[in-house]
Amino acid sequence: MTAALAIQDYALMEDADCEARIEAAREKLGERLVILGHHYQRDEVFRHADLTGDSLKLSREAAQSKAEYIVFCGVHFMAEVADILSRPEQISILPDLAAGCSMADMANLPKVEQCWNELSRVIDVENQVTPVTYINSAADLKSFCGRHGGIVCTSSNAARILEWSFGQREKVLFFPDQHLGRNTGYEMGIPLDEMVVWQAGKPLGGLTAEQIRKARIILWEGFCSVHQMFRPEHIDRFLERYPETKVISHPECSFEVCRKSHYLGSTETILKTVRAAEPGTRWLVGTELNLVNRLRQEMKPKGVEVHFMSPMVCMCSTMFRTDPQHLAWVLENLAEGQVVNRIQVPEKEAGEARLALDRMLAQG
Ligand code: CIZ
Ligand code: SF4
Repeated sequence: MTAALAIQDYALMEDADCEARIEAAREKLGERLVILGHHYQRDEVFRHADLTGDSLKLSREAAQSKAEYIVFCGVHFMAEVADILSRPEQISILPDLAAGCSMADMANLPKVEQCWNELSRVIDVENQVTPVTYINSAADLKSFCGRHGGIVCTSSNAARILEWSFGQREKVLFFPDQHLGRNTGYEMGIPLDEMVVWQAGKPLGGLTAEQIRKARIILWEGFCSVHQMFRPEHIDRFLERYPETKVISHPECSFEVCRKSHYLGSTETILKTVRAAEPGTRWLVGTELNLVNRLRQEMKPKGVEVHFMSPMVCMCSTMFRTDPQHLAWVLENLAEGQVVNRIQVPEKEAGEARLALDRMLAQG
C-alpha cells in the first residue's frame, strides 16, 4: 500500500483543480462510492452529492445503497449515524474531522448521566422518564437512550416521537436542543410552565424538586447558534413591508420566532412546503443560508419569491468546513485504496445507539 496523500498538499489548491480531481476520482470509484450532501452544505460541495437531504434521509439511503464508501458531506454526528445504520462492510467517511455540530457538543454523556442520577433523587427516573435525544448528538448519547428505554428524534418527526415517549412514561428528558423540545411540546399543547430547563452544573439543574415533579418535559440547555440569529423583529419588519408573506421557520429557532411563523418544519419540510407554493407568493425562511439561497434560485423562475429571515449572513460554520479541498483529498485517497477520516462507532455503543434509532425508525 502506498502512503496516504496528505491534506496539506490540497490546502492551497484552486477550487477548479479540486473539482476536476473530484470528478476523476468519482469516475474511478464508480458504484463503490456514494457522496451524501446535507442541505446546509455550500454549493461547491453540494453539487457533487449523489444524494441530498436531511441527516436521517441521507443515512437511510446510504444504508440501502450498494456503495462500499459513504462520504458524508455534513457534520460528525451524521457520519456516525451513517456508520451505525449501514452494513458492517460499508465505510463512513467525514471529509473534515473538525466538522462537528456546536449544538451536539452542548450535551455529553457524563453531564447527561449526572442529570439522570440527580433526577433520581426526586423522581423514579427509570419508570417516569423517557430520554429523547435529537439526532444532533454524539453516538454515546444515542446509546444512553437505547439503554434507558429512550429514542432518537429528528426535526421532521419530533412530535410523533414525543407522543411515543409519553406513551412509555409520563415525562421526557429532551437533549440537546431546548428549542426543538419546547417548540414541539408547545405545539402538542404542553404549557410552558410544564417544560423546564435543566442547567447542567447547578444543583438539581437549578430547579426545585417541585418543578421537576410537575414538569412534563425537562429540556437540556443546548441551542443552535445559527438558528438563534433569527429574531422576531426580523419577521415584524418584513411583514410591515410585505404583509402577505408566509413565514416558515426551523423549530431550532427561538420560541418567539416560532410563535410568529405561519409554518414550522425541518429542512425537508421547508423545501417541500415552499416547492408546493403557488406562483405569486412570497416566503420568509428561517434556516441556514445555503439552503435558502438554493431554494431562492430554484423558485424564482416559478414566480415564488424566497427571502432569508436575517439581515446578517448566517451560515453553519462547521458545515462550511467541508470544502472541495477536503473532498478531493478523501476521494483521491479512496481511489488509491486508502481510507482516511473513517468514522467508526465502537461496537457496543453502536448496538445500543441502533436500538434507539430503530425505535425511531419503527415510528415511520
Ligand atoms: O436532521 C438534519 O439534517 C438537520 C440538522 C436539520 C433538519 O431539519 O433537517
Ligand atoms: Fe449544528 Fe446548528 Fe450547524 Fe445544524 S446548523 S449542524 S444544529 S450548528
